[in-house]
Amino acid sequence: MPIKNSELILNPDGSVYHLNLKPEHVAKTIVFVGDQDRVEQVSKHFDSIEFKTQKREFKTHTGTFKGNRISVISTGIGPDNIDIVLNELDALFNIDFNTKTPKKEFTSLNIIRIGTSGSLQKDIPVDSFLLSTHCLDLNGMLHAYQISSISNPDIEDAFIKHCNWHSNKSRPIIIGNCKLLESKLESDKIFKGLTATAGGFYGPQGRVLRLPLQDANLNNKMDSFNFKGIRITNLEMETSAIYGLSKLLGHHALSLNAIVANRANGTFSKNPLKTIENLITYTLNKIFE
Ligand code: R1P
Ligand code: URA
Repeated sequence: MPIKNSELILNPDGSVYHLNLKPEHVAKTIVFVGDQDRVEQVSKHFDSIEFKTQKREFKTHTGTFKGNRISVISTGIGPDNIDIVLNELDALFNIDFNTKTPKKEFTSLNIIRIGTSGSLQKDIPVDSFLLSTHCLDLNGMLHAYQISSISNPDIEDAFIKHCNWHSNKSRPIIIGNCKLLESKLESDKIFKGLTATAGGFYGPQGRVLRLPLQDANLNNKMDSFNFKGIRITNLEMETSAIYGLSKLLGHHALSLNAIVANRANGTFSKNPLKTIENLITYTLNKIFE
């Protein structure tokens, strides 16, 4: 049965609805950045750029880096955007747009996020890099899917107990990364840890401007959580959606973050652009080493 036009929506030129891309426009190795202005910061390192497009916050450049085809796509902010980006990217490779049926041959993508994040630990300072060995989903978007194959109830239950997690909030999900990409992109220059993904920047990450929080102690409880040596290192807004949907769809994903804020000591990077630039050059060189 073909997928209905209301479910897989194509633009009049045959490109996919939000990303504005056709299958030939995207490489199998894709860098995700949150900020659309970070797309140029990545693609300026390419040997050449063969394709550019943008719709809303989703900007794509495709080209080559050291002779290898690569795309960079901005996802905007938050897990809801990742739901759009990953489903549409997967459709570009794994659904035949003419018949609107799954292709017989499956294509697996390599997805690497180059993001920014706030550290929860005093010993992970601003301007350092962090590789997410696992992620902790705090926002709930993934509960729309069948997640039993990717969740880890032992550590999730320990986290729920440790934090006295409120039953009105969605159940946290803990998901592992792609070990193959971790071994390619790790080095002694980079911290590792469990990245918590929140559905917002302020209250959901424990920031108080004028509104009181449901649990004012949550960040403290998170930074003291330790499960067999695994600790929660940082907070951002996309990694769990990327890890969860990539695993469910059969793609490889890894999240790297430039630490721009340290929530434990209240500091913010004096030059976040430079730190991100350093993480971009580190990542591009490591991907194709
Ligand atoms: C919030 O300022 C944004 O910054 C982080 C968060 O995950 C969120 O998207 O990542 P990016 O810099 O990649 O957007
Ligand atoms: N991005 C986030 O989501 N949180 C931070 O603290 C810093 C960057």
